[in-house]
Amino acid sequence: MFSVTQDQINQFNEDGFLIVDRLIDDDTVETLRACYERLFCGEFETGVRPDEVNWQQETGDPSLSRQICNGWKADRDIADVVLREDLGKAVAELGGWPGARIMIDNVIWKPTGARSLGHHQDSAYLDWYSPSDLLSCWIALDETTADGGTIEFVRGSHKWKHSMPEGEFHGPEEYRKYMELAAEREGVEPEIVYVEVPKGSGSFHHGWTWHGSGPNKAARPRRSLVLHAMRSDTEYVPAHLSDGMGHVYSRYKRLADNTIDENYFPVLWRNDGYRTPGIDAYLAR
Ligand SMILES: O=C(O)CCC(=O)C(=O)O
Repeated sequence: MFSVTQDQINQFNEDGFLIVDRLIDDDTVETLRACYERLFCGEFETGVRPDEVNWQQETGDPSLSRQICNGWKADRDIADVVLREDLGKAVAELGGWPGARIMIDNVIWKPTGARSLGHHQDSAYLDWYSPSDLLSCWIALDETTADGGTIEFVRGSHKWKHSMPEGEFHGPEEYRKYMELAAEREGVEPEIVYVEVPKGSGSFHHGWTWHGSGPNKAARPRRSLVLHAMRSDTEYVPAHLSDGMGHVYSRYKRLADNTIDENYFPVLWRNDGYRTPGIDAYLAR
């Protein structure tokens, strides 16, 4: 069971991120690595295709990071981790939220030699729901280093003015460009913090924290699993259903109202003890 302390919550509020130990054990790391092999070869255990499949073995550009979004719907080895109640509780406590749902997961595999992932603020893509808060838990499946292209955060940047979504996510030449422009507008020198951790450890970050990652110049791959969570009381915003990532995730909107369907965005933890009941049945093999 993972949990956060009040000191960690204070640190998170100050920095916009928090680096933590032992989110998953070594056996789970091995299970996930095997699952990544399957997913990027197009083997989907449940028969459900993930919402975004941005790389496959047959067709993928070897210079790019492999990425799949919502692997939890396709493979329950991913779901076992990203639907964890203790992670939902940690996210909600860090955000000061009444509860947390999964918004999406990210299955990321950056092989040796692969290019960067552009700096961005996650919440800039989320007008389609309100409150459009996001808080993420990033889990390393390999030991990570700065030269291996680990995720990097800009300390305190969640307090900067909100920027519009700009630039490429996959493989941009100048991967820090839009963050640096935002820092200039803010009149500050950005302080980059690399998440250099052993496998199984990782970090949490605020939806407005600038982050990205450089090319992988190390000899080992850099794999990570990310849980992106939203508040349990979030609703769809009809006027912005096609904005940002809304063009993908508005397909799950109930036609008669703006509530968010728990079948697609389950509640992981809520402060009144509620958790989407279907999760346990789904995880049972
Ligand atoms: O793993 C990375 O390098 C970037 C991941 C990311 O953008 C995120 O977790 O929001």
